[in-house]
Amino acid sequence: MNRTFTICGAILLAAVIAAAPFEAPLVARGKQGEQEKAAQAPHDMEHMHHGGFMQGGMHHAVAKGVKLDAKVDAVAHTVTLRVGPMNLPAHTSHMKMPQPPDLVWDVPIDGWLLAYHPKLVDAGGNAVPGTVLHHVAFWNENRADFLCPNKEEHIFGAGSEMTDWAEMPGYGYRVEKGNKIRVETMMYNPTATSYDKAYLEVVIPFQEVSGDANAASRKNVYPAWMDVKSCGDSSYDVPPGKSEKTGSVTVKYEGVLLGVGGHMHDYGRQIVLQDVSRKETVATLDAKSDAQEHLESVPVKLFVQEGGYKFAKGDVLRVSATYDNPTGKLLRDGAMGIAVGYFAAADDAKMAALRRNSKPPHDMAGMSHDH
Ligand SMILES: [Cu+2]
Repeated sequence: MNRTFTICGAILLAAVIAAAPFEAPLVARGKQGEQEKAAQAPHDMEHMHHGGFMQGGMHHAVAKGVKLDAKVDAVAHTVTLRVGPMNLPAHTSHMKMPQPPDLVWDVPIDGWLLAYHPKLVDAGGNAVPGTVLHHVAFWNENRADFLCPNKEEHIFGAGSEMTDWAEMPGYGYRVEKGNKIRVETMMYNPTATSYDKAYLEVVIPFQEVSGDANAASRKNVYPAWMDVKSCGDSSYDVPPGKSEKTGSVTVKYEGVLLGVGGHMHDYGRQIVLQDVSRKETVATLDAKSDAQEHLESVPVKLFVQEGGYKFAKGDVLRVSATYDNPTGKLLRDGAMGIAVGYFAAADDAKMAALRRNSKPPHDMAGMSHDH
């Protein structure tokens, strides 16, 4: 049986805020000077635009003064990443909104990232509604995606649905000290309220390899990013009325899918993930919207209880997303349809091949994508 639920990170967040934070000298840098990257001879990782999220000729003004701040709480074993401040005037589309530059978090530990708890706050710590988050995506620049090796590994994402990625006992996402996690953030504000100095906060509990002698070693999980755009960029145009888009990807490793959630934009209705080879539906995720049709949540289905949903090497996965756009207009780059889950490989050693060396700092500001 699949359990469907959304989890609130408020309790954990409250605990983190209550604990006196120990500040470690974490380095967060903007992606300046990336021009060299474009000039380099392309290899597979350079080929992808960063992230593969927002290509397709989107030209956003860059929001000034937005920084990535990282605080480690060594007692609670959490890191809190904070992106901001961002000014979000009312009634501003993602195309018109100046967008934060790509920011990079240098991972300070050898260990596992266990969960991701996102929220939006203002300078006074008051909650800002999730609806102003178009999406945020974390990419590990040091690893290739196991389903789409032309892309970097997408380790966490959230949009207006603000999915809380809960910890899965016994599992974690393995990181090495010095891994570079690129944070792409895109905001908008469809509401009638302007938000001044908003911050996106993501609390990430972690476990160090050599930290706690009592803590058992964890099994490694790999983010499974199953996109209706297959291995291409995620954004696409939504026509007026009902529409469906379908993509597919082939699993190259034997293993199990531990759970799956979804990412969609406003007017998103449903994501369906199928294993075509097995002729089975893996998960059907029905999105919830508010009275204004803005996306509120997409459920998460976990298979951990049953030991995971088994994928054989060579299985073809099909993912489809349905939208119902009531605006009467084509919404350019208005949609994404992604089933996002965690995969545990039957033979973890095979996944080592996905490692990539660090690249020098780079900037693709002159390229097609420049938020
Ligand atoms: Cu998105």
